Amino acid sequence: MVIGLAVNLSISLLLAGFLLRAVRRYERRANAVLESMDCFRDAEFLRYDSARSNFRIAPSKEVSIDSESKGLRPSEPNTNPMMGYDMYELLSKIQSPADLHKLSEEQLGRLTQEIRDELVQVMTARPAPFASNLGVVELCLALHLTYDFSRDRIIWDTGHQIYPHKLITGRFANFRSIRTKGGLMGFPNPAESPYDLFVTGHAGASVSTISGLKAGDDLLGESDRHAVAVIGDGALPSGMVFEAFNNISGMNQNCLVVLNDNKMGICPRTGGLAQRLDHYRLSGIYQSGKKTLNDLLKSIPLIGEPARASLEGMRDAMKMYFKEGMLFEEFGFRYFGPVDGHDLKGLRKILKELKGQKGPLLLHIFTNKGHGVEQAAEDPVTYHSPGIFECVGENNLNISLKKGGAKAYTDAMSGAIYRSLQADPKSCVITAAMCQGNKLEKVRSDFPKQFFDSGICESHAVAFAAGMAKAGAKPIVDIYSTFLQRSFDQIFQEVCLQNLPVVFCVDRAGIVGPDGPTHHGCFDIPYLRLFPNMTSLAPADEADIEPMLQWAQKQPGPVSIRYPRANLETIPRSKPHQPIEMGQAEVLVEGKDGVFLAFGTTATSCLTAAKNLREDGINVGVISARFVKPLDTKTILKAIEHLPLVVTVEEGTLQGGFGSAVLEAANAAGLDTRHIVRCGYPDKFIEHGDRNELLADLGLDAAGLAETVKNFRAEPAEELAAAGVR
Ligand SMILES: Cc1ncc(C[n+]2csc(CCOP(=O)(O)OP(=O)(O)O)c2C)c(N)n1
Repeated sequence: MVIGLAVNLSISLLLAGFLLRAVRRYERRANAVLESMDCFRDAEFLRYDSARSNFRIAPSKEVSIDSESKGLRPSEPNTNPMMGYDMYELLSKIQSPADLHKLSEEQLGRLTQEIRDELVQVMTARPAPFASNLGVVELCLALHLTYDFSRDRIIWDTGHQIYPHKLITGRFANFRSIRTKGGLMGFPNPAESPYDLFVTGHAGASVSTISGLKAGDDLLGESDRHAVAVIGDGALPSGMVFEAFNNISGMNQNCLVVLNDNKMGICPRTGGLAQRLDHYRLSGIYQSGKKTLNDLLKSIPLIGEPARASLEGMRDAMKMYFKEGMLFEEFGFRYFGPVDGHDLKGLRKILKELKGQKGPLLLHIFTNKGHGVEQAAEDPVTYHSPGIFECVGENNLNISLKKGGAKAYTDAMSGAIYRSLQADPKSCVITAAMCQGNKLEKVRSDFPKQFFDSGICESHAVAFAAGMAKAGAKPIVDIYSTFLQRSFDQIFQEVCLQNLPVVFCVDRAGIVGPDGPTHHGCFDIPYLRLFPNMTSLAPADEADIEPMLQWAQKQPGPVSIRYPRANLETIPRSKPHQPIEMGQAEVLVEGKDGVFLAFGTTATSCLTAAKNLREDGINVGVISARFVKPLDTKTILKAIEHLPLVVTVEEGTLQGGFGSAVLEAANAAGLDTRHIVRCGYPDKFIEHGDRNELLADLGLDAAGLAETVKNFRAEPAEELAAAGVR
């Protein structure tokens, strides 16, 4: 037996030598094979440039950088910051994707430039996702030229890169209204166009919904409809994507997933999958060559079963090295690529070929986030969704990113987190791909061991935090209110059910503004106060932020702190700032005609409203509730019992929110509740627009709150008397 094994081992070693030589030959030939493949013939392949450790495509020449001002410059010198629509000879004529077919290749090339010019023009006027849109222009045209999405199905994952698609699907003339109230939405919106199938904004759902669309079409006898999802490498690691991959391959569905790989989420992508994708960039062996490798391996003679087994093992190991897309192929997808996502002609060829293929397909393309605008390509993090530009240079010809601006609640919280990590090595912070949005870049660079970026995987981030807390660390989960919804079950099971000391910093709680309904943080008050063991707070102003975080980290169970996307304010207190104590509100101003019970930073609008009402002789107090769970029932019930009017004010849905908690408490204490008026968000989705404008529409600005008090007092006296109020 020993002799047998030795013989097999020698045979294996001999074969290994033979194989390695063959593989080297194969590697040398792989690129030649590539060029000879029909669908790749004209495609410009991206090569890994080891000197730069990166790939780059030359930025387009028409949009250039001014070396003096480092500002963007549109292709034509232009003194008007909003270039006229008539500048767009081609884009202005595209009423629908069908018009694209009328253009020559040269014209299509010019169209990509016109689209980028328009993106630059719009971005100079208002902050919006920028670099991602610049990166998908060619892909968007290639897809629309290959498929007919008036019938076929397309989902752009997340939807922040939808601008080129909007521009060629009948929305060019209205494009400059984007992200303003009443204007186009910054995300897909079926109410605007039949080419948008879902309102989206949260990452990672595209593969599931496209699979569902395909299944629905098949069920309804419309199997000829093609289904395409476009997903970025940042969204790819979301768990849901892999759940969908698994399901699609189980059903052997005819679906195409285009993986738009630009090496970036908002921040550079993190995690093992990212390393895998980087590896694909390195090896430079493509789909065409796989068959050759397999044929080569198959043709090697096998001697005896043990030798065959060793060879199979080696073959798998080599496949792992050479076979791009192994990961996806294991999921039952046929993998194609990687190909240059800026080569329109090459993209069209491969898409045409894939359109005729059956089963689950994955096309891996490399794009350059910010392509065509040098600054954006150089710094895609800043230019993912840059702030406002200003005109600079001689005659204001150039445009440069405006620096500075007021500090926001996010800044105050990230500063508090920084000091927490500095003071206590057990303290740590977890973000879900929002290091930049959460303003945690300095934390990441100064405390790399205490900083964790889960990627766009909010459910995992929360369960991970639970694990860390169980191990004795002091995790802070820093996630936007709307994205934290993804972790509802982990908050329930992994955190609250175990009563673990995880602190949730719920950023962007409330109306966020131009991002609209997918991004407004409307629901966290109810969904967090639901669970036993959770304590939920909100700061009234900047002075509350750090004391609340410090207090939260000392608690034995979970605590959440919500704060809005708003500039910092500090309340001028007549008394010293009251320390944070479990379930205790802070009385800011006393009043005999009523009281505003404010949860969170709405306290500042309440104070202004109270001040204005006093000028009209109405004396209304303001209490900062601080806690929605547990409520300061002593202070709140006393106000309900003794004052003629109690107005609860919150930046969140009224369904199950702070006002509901107050009503529940009053009801439990057997108090009359007819003089309690609740102000918050109604039971409907709130559109996009300027944050202050939307708050005013909802009656949540100072003027609206004062109005609420006056309206209540104007109600017929007998009705109020019957209610025991006056
Ligand atoms: C569930 C969820 N979490 C976080 C975000 C915030 N977000 C918007 S775009 C983005 C990065 C997406 O990266 P990728 O998919 O690679 O697209 P790219 O912008 O690079 O084209 C993130 C994290 C989101 N939209 N949804």
